Amino acid sequence: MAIPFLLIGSSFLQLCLGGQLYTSPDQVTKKYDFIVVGAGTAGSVVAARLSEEPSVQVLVIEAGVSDNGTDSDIIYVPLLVGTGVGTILDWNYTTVAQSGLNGRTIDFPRGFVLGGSSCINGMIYSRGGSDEYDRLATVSGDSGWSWKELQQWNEHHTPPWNDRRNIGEYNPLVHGFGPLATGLTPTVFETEQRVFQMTDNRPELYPFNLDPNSTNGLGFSWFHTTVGTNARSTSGLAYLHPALNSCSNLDVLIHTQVTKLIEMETNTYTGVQVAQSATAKHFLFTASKEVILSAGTIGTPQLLMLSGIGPAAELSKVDISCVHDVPDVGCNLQDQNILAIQWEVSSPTLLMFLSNETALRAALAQYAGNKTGIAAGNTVRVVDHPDNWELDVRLNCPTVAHIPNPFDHPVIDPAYLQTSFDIDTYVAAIKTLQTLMSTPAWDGFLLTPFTDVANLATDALIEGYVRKFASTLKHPTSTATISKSTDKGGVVGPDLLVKGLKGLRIVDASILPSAVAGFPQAEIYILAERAAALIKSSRL
Ligand SMILES: Cc1cc2nc3c(=O)[nH]c(=O)nc-3n(C[C@H](O)[C@H](O)[C@H](O)COP(=O)(O)OP(=O)(O)OC[C@H]3O[C@@H](n4cnc5c(N)ncnc54)[C@H](O)[C@@H]3O)c2cc1C
Ligand SMILES: *[C@@H]1O[C@H](CO)[C@@H](O)[C@H](O)[C@H]1NC(C)=O
Ligand SMILES: *[C@@H]1O[C@H](CO)[C@@H](O)[C@H](O)[C@H]1NC(C)=O
Ligand SMILES: *[C@@H]1O[C@H](CO)[C@@H](O)[C@H](O)[C@H]1NC(C)=O
Ligand SMILES: *[C@@H]1O[C@H](CO)[C@@H](O)[C@H](O)[C@H]1NC(C)=O
Ligand SMILES: CC(=O)N[C@H]1CO[C@H](CO)[C@@H](O)[C@@H]1O
Repeated sequence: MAIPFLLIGSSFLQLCLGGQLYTSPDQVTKKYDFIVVGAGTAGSVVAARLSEEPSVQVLVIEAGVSDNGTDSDIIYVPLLVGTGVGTILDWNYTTVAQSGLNGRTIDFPRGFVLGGSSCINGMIYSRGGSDEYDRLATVSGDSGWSWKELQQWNEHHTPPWNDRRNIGEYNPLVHGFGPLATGLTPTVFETEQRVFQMTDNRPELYPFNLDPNSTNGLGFSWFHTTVGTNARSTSGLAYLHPALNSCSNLDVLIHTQVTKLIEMETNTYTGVQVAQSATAKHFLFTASKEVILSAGTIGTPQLLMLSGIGPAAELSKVDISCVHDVPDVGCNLQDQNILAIQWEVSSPTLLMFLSNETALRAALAQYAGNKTGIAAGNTVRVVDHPDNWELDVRLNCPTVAHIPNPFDHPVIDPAYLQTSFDIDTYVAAIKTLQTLMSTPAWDGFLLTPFTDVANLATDALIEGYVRKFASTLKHPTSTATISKSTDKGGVVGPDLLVKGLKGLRIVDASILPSAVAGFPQAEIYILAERAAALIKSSRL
């Protein structure tokens, strides 16, 4: 999609072409300085920021589909949040049978689209506490990853479609001017009123947190979501498209998977092999400066392993000759586990609306007409109290192993709920929830617990219930972790370059040292912003 236009400067007239959106590798003829693998959440940020430097040429290669096709409503209409899972926008991964979950396999969605998982995620935007980032600084030995240095990268707060001001529901001072749009809800339901009544009644137990921001992520807050005035904001919409549409040295190739990283000189991985299917022609593209791997927590270790960079023992099992023995590649997968507990309630909730076909259809028709109404705003409703409601599951050494054919799905084993810590945490959380829901704020509202909560009277009953119903919150991280330059373990150093290699950097959720204490996307946007700044200062 070439969009020629004229840029009129103060004293010159320059003919400019927008960047190209290629759909097949045979269309690519230019030479590039940087190749970004994956136009996902992080990759789109890095590519857009690098292309701000007019002297460099950037190519982004994305396995998935366009974010502007016939199904793009699923991405942009806020009410349709959640419906992208299991569609053409999803890689459709599944875990291996989980012994901690009574042998169940768990669907493991990941975005297969320009914008990556930011197009199909739950839209919740929570930066987490400052200690989250300071931990990154400690683990990597680089104070540049501390909250103090990172807080300069931010999103911008937008009012919802009905211009509800959200006064007293957030702190304007901790939002900024970054490209990504976030906002609060246009419509308040009784459930929210009751939650905040609870924080009013017992602030010492249930503290209200004005904004789950830098200093303190705990308490009850209004959820920020990546919804702008009337549409989801994705990394494509916020970063990649504006860069592509401007006078740009940035090209994007979609429908094309990187199948292998190529060693161009000893230890220098500045080449990528790509193909559109297992049987299609393979192409080689090279970068004069760097390849940036942003294929995500699953794609990144898979591609490293397919290229012979990974744990020698694991690679030999699948007949890949190990070129660089990096034991931590694909290891240390972490995730957050989730379990929903529902009650029947006495007055209308969002769910009643969502299960009413007529009302839903009318809302979508109104949105199609003028982008207003309930479909235009965030309807995500979860109480943000990471202490009790949402659990970090720390795991031993679960793996993302892989199969030689790059087009096959990798073997994903998060090893959920295998430690007594995981179960103890769940037991504590459910007990807290039982106490919390029996406070006066809920009197006359809660009817029968949907999920038999009343019967969860002993730890053993709770454990049985958890193993039967727990699932993933879909926040996997840590399959190519960051560590100090002097550490033997880990995959990348503080500069995100793969240790021991040249020209290969990793920028995505896989480098995080552990599951985040909030929700990951905010941290990933921030991480990618700093990574781009690092690359600019060291390579340009
Ligand atoms: C259903 C769902 C709900 C979620 N809800 C939330 C939420 O509410 N809040 C929150 O903060 N987080 C949420 N998350 C998590 C969050 O979206 C992810 O952690 C984050 O988007 C990951 O960013 P990333 O850049 O690491 O990877 P991604 O955004 O997944 O990007 C990776 C990109 O690389 C591409 N790719 C992979 N392999 C290759 C290859 N070999 N060649 C070319 N391209 C390749 C992929 O197609 C993809 O576009 C959710 C995730 C999902 C899936
Ligand atoms: C999607 O395509 C339409 C029509 O070609 C165009 O007007 C719109 O700007 C595109 N949106 C994005 C995000 O590229
Ligand atoms: C995921 O599954 C859906 C539904 O079967 C399918 O349409 C889609 O093509 C699949 N995604 C990929 C990347 O194959
Ligand atoms: C469904 O919504 C329509 C339109 O808003 C309304 O007229 C109808 O009463 C609703 N049905 C139920 C069962 O609530
Ligand atoms: C949008 O359309 C609806 C009808 O579908 C109408 O009630 C509403 O007033 C319109 N809003 C604006 C701002 O035009
Ligand atoms: C509730 C909360 O944590 N608010 C904090 C948000 O961030 C600002 C600036 O760091 C603090 O002053 C607030 O206390």
